[in-house]
Amino acid sequence: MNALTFEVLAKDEGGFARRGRMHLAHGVVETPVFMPVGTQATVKSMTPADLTEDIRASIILGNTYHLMLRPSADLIERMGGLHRFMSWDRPILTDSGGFQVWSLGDLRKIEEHGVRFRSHIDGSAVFLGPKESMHIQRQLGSDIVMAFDECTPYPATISEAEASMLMSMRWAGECREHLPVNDTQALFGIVQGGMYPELRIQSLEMLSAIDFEGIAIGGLSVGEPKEEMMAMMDALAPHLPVDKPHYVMGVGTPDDLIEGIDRGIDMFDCVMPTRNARNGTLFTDDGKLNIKNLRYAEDPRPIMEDCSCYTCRNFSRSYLRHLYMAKEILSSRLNTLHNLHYYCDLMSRARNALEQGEWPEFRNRFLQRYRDHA
Ligand code: PRF
Ligand code: ZN
Repeated sequence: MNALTFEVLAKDEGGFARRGRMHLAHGVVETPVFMPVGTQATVKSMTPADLTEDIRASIILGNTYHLMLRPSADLIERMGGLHRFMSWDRPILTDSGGFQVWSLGDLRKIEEHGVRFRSHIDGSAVFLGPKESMHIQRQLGSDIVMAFDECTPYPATISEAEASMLMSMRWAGECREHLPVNDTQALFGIVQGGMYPELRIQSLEMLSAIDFEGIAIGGLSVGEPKEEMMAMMDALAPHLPVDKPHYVMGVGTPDDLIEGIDRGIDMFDCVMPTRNARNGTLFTDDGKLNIKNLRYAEDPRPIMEDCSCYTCRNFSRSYLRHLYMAKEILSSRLNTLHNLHYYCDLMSRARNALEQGEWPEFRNRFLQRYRDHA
């Protein structure tokens, strides 16, 4: 058995959108899928039961960078791996650390074989490169391992973007050498190349020469205008390998997800539903709703009329506003439950539309309504 097998079950005839299924070591993932972010071995304020029973998440994301610094990959390995440590028995994807190290800004120094940086926790010196990242992700035991890359900053000149992309491609080859094809952990390569379509396509070709189980698009949603992000996905869509899953990293809003699916993307992750929930921003088909707003003070309706989440089945906007204003911890929990349910359910609705051959209608109706009110 391979660590990952991917089947396309249906596709939109006129475009790139598809409905697929991934088989991984810890279970099956129906695509398109949204992966809740569990940076520190927890999806903030959610128990695994919340995630499986109410939200119906099939795969979550973890982070090499955070876990290597605290509590350490060695400790998690001794505790039986990340699945057992956090009591999550469905698939996990771990990011490689490249993006998180990049976010440190001046605290890091890039070398040929990786990045030297100081821990944001205790200031100690750490080195992370393709070899180290593969070793750590092996210790964590994730189902999908991400290649160690550099997220090219925005903006970048074409020569800066090219040098950065070529380094990521050298690192991609090293990652595969340190994590050969096996039957428990799949490895995804990451396309870089800044906002230059020709570099993006070259990057994808270089990755195709390496045997990856899936292809990710990195370096998007880093401050560029939305049109540029869509232009990069448009440029790549016709070239993505049809027999492998496509993952766009760190994207995005509900309408970004629909636009991404339309461009052949199968997998998404983003902190937006979890982070926004904690500051009172809730997602609905009519756009974002800010629970702080005085207009909800005596509003008896749920966040979203036809949402079947625990929060919407039981609580009014009025109550949720009160919890938020009173800084009660239940506020974070109930808001996160709704937002993650909304994101995962939106993917389920997209899968249905694709199965029914109704993708263009679903997409247009969703985007129009979402943006009408946004
Ligand atoms: N690379 C990695 N992780 C990421 C990104 C990237 O470029 C992004 C960019 N949006 C989010 N997460 N390894
Ligand atoms: Zn809800």
